[in-house]
Amino acid sequence: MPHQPLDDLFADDSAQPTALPLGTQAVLLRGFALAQADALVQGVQQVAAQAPWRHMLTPGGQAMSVAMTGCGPLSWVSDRRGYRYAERDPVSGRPWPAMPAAFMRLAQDAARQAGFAPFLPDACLINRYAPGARMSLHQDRDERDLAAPIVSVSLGLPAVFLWGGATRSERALRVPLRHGDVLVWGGVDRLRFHGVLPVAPGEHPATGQCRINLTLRKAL
Ligand code: MD3
Ligand code: FE
Repeated sequence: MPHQPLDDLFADDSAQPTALPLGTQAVLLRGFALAQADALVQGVQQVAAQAPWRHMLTPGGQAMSVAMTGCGPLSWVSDRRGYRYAERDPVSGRPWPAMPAAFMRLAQDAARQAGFAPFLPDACLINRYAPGARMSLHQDRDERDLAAPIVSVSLGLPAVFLWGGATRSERALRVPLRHGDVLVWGGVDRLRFHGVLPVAPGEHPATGQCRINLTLRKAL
């Protein structure tokens, strides 16, 4: 497989679904969620009506710039006690909202496309980026089952995704993510460092003035 120059990642403006390998077991499925995007945004609004957006605190006590909610049997929480998956929303004390069927279907279709079937996620984290919000380089390692992949769906405003290596110091590739793009990664790429640069101001017909990201995971 020839190396894909970074310029090509930015230049490819086609709305046609395309699979771009980012690693041995990581693939960007361009436009994979486009046909379901409106249903996914609706699902996000239904979830947020039951489990409101909140800015979680890092263990250091700083509020994250990204607003979060979640759905499914488990979702991720962060506070001064640390990071963990929990069965209840600490804001309401109630279980997290059920995972909309459209989320599960999309996650399973994408995982199959990427060679990770079967995939039965039990958690969906939902991130909302207002202009200026970002996510610094980190690893996702709070899931018990690191053999399962993660599927992420980008909706609304575009963003630049940082695709790093196995160590924080490794130089990260910058990958533009647009409305309807889906990333799937697992296996040897599961613990890569990754992040999101500050989102630029703008307006998107599907989401308004924000970017929304779903990550479907198997936490237990
Ligand atoms: C590659 N979210 O919620 S999703 C997160 O766009 C998170 O909101 C980002 O990182 C966002 O934890 C990026 C794409 C992603 C997520 C996790 C990965 C790619 C990844 C873990 C390993 C390698
Ligand atoms: Fe992450």
